[in-house]
Amino acid sequence: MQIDDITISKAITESFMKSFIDAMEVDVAIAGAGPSGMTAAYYLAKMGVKTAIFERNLRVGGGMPGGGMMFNRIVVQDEGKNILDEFEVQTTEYQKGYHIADSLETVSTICSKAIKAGAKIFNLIGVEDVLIREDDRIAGLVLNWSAASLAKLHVDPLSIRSKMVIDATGHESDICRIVERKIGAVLQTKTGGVMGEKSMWAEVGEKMLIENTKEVYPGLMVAGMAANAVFGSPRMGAIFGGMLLSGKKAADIAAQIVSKATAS
Ligand code: 48F
Repeated sequence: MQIDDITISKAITESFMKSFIDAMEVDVAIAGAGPSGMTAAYYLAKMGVKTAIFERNLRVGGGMPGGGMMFNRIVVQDEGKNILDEFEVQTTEYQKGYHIADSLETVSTICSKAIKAGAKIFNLIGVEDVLIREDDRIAGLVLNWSAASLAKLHVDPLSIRSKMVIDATGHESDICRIVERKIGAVLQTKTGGVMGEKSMWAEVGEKMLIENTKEVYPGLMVAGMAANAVFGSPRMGAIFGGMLLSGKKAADIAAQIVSKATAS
């Protein structure tokens, strides 16, 4: 076979554009392909919910590949291990209730499972705004190439529509901050705004994370570290069980909301 450079270019461009256009109308749009966003995408796609993630970085995984202080291991507790077992990620028990996994195996496996379940992940595309429609409900995301914002180029964005948005942007809780900036103190927090994460306390942080994973504004949910940042709960470092459980809970809630929206 003779290899034609132009055929390679056409194959990539056509295939990508088809997928990108298809992602312009989704059930759930997720900002951020860290562990919580990709876990949510996996469970949503498994339930048959049309899901796309937009990740501004070149690579997926957020804070997970770096493990703890660049030692590429993560720790999960028993509940988190159940999810890693489902993903078929290898773990070893360090002490009763503390399981260790390779952070690279974990990230690559969750990413692969999410895509194989049917979720679409777009890297190098950042979320720079939200779509706001009747009743101020969040109705989608406004996207731009990361390269454009990094180069500070004045390039107008494109938009996608979704029935639900999940802010899984980690410590920055970027999407909730955008909503606060554009609509005001309307989030379901004590202050109505993003309260900001508190200092490290894994025990409390992990528990609060599950509680904080919920809808914070019509059409907008928080998952992962964004949930603790929004509700003013502690950070927790390189224990990741909560991120996985938060992603799963976010998927369950989002799927319910989407199914109600579709029925009405
Ligand atoms: O930070 P990140 O890994 O969030 P997470 O899923 O997990 C948190 C842990 O990694 C760790 C921790 C464990 O105890 O505390 O920090 O909650 O992943 C967030 C992803 O969102 C992307 C960012 O590049 C990262 O990959 N992101 C952030 N802002 C945007 C974004 C944005 N505006 N648009 C698109 N992606």
